[in-house]
Amino acid sequence: MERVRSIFLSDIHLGTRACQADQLHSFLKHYESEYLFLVGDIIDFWSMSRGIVWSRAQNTVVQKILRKARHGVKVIFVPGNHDEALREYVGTSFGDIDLVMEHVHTAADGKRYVLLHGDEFDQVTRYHRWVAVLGDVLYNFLVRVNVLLSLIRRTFRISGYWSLAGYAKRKVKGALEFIYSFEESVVHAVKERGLDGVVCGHIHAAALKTIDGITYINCGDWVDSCTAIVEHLDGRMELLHWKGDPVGEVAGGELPLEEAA
Ligand SMILES: [Mn+2]
Repeated sequence: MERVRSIFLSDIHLGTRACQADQLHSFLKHYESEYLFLVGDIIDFWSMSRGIVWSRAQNTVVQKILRKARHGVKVIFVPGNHDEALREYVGTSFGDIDLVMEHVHTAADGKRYVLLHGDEFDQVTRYHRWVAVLGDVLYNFLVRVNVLLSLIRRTFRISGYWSLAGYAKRKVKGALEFIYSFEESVVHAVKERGLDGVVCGHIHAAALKTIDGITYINCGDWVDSCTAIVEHLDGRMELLHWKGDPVGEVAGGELPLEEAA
């Protein structure tokens, strides 16, 4: 168990085959915090409208979060576009979890970060919803192909976890340009508001860097990369690539193949 001040998570995509709930559960067991920020796309209602994949591990993750909230961890949930249905309930709270459209967090070192999901800075989801939905379907297809590929790789003992969806996204030039323009427009908006930084999600590209004097932080996702941001007790932010608890359960990048109804 490691103590940090805050944990920031986004793009968990509960309700989908791709969600790495086992990994997230071991992460949540490892870190104890005063704050837990859920920065959108926690539950994937888009994907669930086409079919729900809800594993036991996903239930455990939800229970773990609710238990943390009950036991005094301040849990704040900023809905994303995949869980935009929850945006109707912004301003209310359920099970000790506050739902807000965005939140300003003051770190232990006094720096002020705005927490937002980020889809409003994505020109695709903003103006061409059908492209986003189509992209979503394609992405889910890639994830399925990836399950098959990793099975083959395991069978033939090709070492290292390799993700097709992650690879495709990293390699495609257009995707990189998309990421840069997203980061730039987020930073521009934050700068105008006179804040020190931003913690967002949405594009599944974890980052912690300074752009134009603003600390740009992206939580990444729990679909491909299993990344999270933590704020240490002194306010220092850190980007973590979770590879499983070394003393806990078996580490590895396996996708949950087991499905519950
Ligand atoms: Mn999103």
